[in-house]
Amino acid sequence: MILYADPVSPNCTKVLALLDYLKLPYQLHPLSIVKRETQSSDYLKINPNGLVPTLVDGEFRLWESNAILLHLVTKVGSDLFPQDSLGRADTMRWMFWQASHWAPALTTITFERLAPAAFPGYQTDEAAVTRAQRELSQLAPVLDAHLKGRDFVVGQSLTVADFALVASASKRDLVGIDLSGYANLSRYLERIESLAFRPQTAEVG
Ligand SMILES: N[C@@H](CCC(=O)N[C@@H](CS)C(=O)NCC(=O)O)C(=O)O
Repeated sequence: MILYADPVSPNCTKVLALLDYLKLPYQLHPLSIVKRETQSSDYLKINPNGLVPTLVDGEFRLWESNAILLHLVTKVGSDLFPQDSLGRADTMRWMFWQASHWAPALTTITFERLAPAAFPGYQTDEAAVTRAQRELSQLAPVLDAHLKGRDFVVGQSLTVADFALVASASKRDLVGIDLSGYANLSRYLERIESLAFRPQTAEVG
């Protein structure tokens, strides 16, 4: 398998973390978002969205990070995707919530805070940051309340939903997103990071 990814991107981080956790062999094809390598004509033939990550598994090209996570766990029969239908529905519920709500809010703040340093002349869209912060202030309590008394978002053990949710918040310290007021959520992020993610670097490239 080949993974096209920029390792600093949260959507790539979740796939890299899962590949490592499952000890699956793969070749990393690094692409720099900052250098606009995701927009090259060669890469657009692989992923017409010009976004990372993309997994190439034999002849099959798969984009959308959560689809990649689900493909990997089902391909190898990992217990990171529950066997029972309710466990699967619950896992997918949190992965859709992550992709539809949680990631957009966190990604907007992360991108708007990091872009001026990465793209000379870029001016932060403060209105977008304010909207995303308002969304985050509605989303974080939902996840925080759900995590009360729980170590994992679904059931009693690690699932792919944890990889998806935690990766989105991986740059929180770097960009000044303060989630410390959400005690269950903060503990959860740290626990899952130490279980399943490599230590983060401050590198942005
Ligand atoms: N929904 C997609 C989002 C992918 C995405 O937005 N990737 C960003 C990095 S986190 C990207 O490739 N940006 C490149 C660009 O905007 O040129 C997924 O989950 O894979």
